[in-house]
Amino acid sequence: MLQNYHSTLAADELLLKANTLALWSYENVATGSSINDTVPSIRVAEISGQECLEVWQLSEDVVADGVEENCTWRRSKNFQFITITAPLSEQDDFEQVTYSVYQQMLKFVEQSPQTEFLRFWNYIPHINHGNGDRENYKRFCNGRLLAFTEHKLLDQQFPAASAVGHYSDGITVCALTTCVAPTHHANPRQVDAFNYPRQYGPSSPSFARATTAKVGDKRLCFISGTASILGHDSVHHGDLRLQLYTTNDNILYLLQNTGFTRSSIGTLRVYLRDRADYRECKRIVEELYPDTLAIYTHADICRSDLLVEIECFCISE
Ligand code: 3EB
Repeated sequence: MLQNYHSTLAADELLLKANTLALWSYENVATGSSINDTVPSIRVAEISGQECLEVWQLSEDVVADGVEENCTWRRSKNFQFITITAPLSEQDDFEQVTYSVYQQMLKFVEQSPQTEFLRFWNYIPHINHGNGDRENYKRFCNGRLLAFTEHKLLDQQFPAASAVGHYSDGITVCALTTCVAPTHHANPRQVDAFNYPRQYGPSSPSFARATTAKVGDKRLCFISGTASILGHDSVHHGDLRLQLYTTNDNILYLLQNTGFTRSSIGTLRVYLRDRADYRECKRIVEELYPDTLAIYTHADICRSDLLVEIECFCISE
């Protein structure tokens, strides 16, 4: 079906395997520290990765791959993984670049044999830079919503997503698609992101709290980047432990709402704003999920008052 894990094999070796759908490469941005001892950082999520690698592996073979509309893609009978990166320089308009990235992604996917979005991953440089409505994340939200609207993707059709910072210069967007129509889910404890009030920016973030789909004989669940937000408020400013507990409660509500259990979680991906919080964060996550693979990444979170965000990939037993 679909598995997600960290591999010690080299990228070349993994890419030779016919059942590798995607590789995510992590680079350590801290100088002089070993990768095992610190938080790996997503620099770019690329299909051709290096160093520390995360793999999306299939139980079926990849049947085609290519580059179109600046999208690098790879697909099997049931899944298609797409990634696009747009460079950004000082003069570039964040909103315009995001719009163009999403336009290309949506155009490619609409013309492909697998048009149903299961999930997006967005990596945004200097995500919290800029004041008020000029903040990069808010400008990113404008560009994304504009492209979705033009492609007639409305609130209820937005899939699960994450939007975090990274340490490259460009905007990278990855997506996973399939052939069957998925279902999108809300979290009763949180306002739907696409209905956030105006204070969070001119365009609300375009994502669902979770997306599920039955592909073949398995049910899959993608839980969006989930943080310490109740209603629409960020809660427990500056307190890592309480932010993790609130995030965990939100995840448990989403599991319940989508009909999944804790034991169905295949991978947890933890985005952590401060490297210094790594050990404490790992300790708490391991306490909450002793048997689950957790991947820690050093990344800024889209609201500057959030310290941590967690996403999950679940698969029915
Ligand atoms: C939140 O709940 C936290 O803009 O795609 C989480 C997941 C967040 C996805 C996105 C943003 C996004 O609002 C931030």
